[in-house]
Amino acid sequence: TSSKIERALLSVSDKTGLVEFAKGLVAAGVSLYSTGGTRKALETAGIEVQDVAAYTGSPEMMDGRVKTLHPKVHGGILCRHDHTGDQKSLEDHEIARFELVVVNLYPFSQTVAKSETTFAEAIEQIDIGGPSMVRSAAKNHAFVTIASNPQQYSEILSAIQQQGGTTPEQRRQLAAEAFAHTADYDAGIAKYFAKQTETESGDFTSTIRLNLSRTLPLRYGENPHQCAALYKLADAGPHSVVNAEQLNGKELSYNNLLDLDAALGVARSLPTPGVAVLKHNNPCGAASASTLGEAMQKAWAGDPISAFGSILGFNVPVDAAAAECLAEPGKFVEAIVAPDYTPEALEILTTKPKWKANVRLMKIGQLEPGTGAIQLRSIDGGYLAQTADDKPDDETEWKIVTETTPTDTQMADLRFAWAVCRHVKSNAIVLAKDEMLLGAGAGQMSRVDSVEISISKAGDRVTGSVLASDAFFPFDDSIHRAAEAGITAIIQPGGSRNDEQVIAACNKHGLPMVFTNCRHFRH
Ligand code: 93A
Repeated sequence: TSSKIERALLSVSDKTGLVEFAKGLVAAGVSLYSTGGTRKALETAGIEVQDVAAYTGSPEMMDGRVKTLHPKVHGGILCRHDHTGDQKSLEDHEIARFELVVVNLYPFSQTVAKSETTFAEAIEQIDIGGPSMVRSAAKNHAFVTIASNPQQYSEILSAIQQQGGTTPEQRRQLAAEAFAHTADYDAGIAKYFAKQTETESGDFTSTIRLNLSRTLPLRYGENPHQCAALYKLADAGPHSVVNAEQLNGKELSYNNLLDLDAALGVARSLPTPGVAVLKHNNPCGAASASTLGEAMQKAWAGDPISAFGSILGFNVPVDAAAAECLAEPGKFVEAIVAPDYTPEALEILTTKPKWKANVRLMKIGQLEPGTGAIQLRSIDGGYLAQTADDKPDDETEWKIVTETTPTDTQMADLRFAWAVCRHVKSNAIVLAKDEMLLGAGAGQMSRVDSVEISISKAGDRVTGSVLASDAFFPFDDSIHRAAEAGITAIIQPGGSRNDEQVIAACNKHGLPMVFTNCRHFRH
């Protein structure tokens, strides 16, 4: 059906290109109908146009809240041109048929983006009549052309000039764009309302709308028999792993992406210059130092066996010294994420080591705080959602709870251990000294087992180290074990029923202990 366009309904907030389009329509013999503001704009430009209110016999009312919500408008848009009953209804009710609808909506999102906009003002910016016309026209795209964006005007006008109307394919495409537009519009309103009523879990009281842009198919999931893909948020920041530039290496795998993101998370928490060495999503090494080369040496030395095949995160550009360290024989790196690479570092990493062709080098441009994106995890039949645990710790909440106070050196080590600990799977225990991770106990079912593992990982180096725990100690057994091993200070959230007993154990061994009042479970 090639619908000849004889009558158009125009009602637009964004008047870009309106006059030119309308002039073209008039020249092509199309009669125009418009609402108040649009009509004024057209008449000022000397274009003949009929008033919708005069046509419906119903004036604009309630400050414009009701302008086009009328059967003579919607009947004229929704009628099926090949339907006898619909055509009879047009005659019976003196309804004019609109073959073209030109509508764009009140600028809701632009208005609420301004900080001075009040809630009442925002409410008035919710367009009701506009989306109704857009949707009516898009629904009836078999016959009706819908222009919901000034960028579509020229294409529509040339179709009218050349063949009197648009093609069915064009109308269907325009309808798709129209529905996408009204969907975005309502999503903007829903987001604004969710923000207004934000309580602790306010973001989650209604449907979560994720604007996922493109899908990157991955070769496989965690294992070769699992299918996988990366779904990227349309508004993901440029300095994130999903938007990183790959400078070298094989294509990224599902596990690479998980590990790179985790590595970047640890790197963000470390003092600069610093580097984190990850395996299976847990840091096995992490260090900061006065030079990046030294930090790299220390981070690798944290657990050289585990570091084989690791994923690295840097919080400053990789330099030649760090690259040289990694290129040493016997070391093997799977992937690196960093703000950037110096030309020398890039040269070293892509020419020296055996694995030079494979190592994935990801550049994120610059280090930025986490985006606070909602985290999703799946359970059978559903998804769990939470905000990311990426807010920096508030040290004003920290409290020394023991008779002895940490020395400045111990305090610096405690701060470092605590920064790393939040990135380790629970139950998490981290031992550190001189801004270096010495041993981590990760993902154990009992906290005391994690303590045991961290001590064995630290080996001879345990003496004089400090200990961080991601959650409180339910019993004092871990404290006795730590003291026995030669650990000199402890940091943990506190909050157990047994805190008194745990504090008493520290006092007995002369260990200073800090409560952070903030738990960092990572399940
Ligand atoms: O307040 S509304 O939701 N009620 C309506 O009946 C209505 N009809 C069209 N807003 C309505 N519109 C919107 O007015 C259109 O979507 C367009 O954005 C705007 C154009 O108004 P004017 O032609 O008066 O500038």
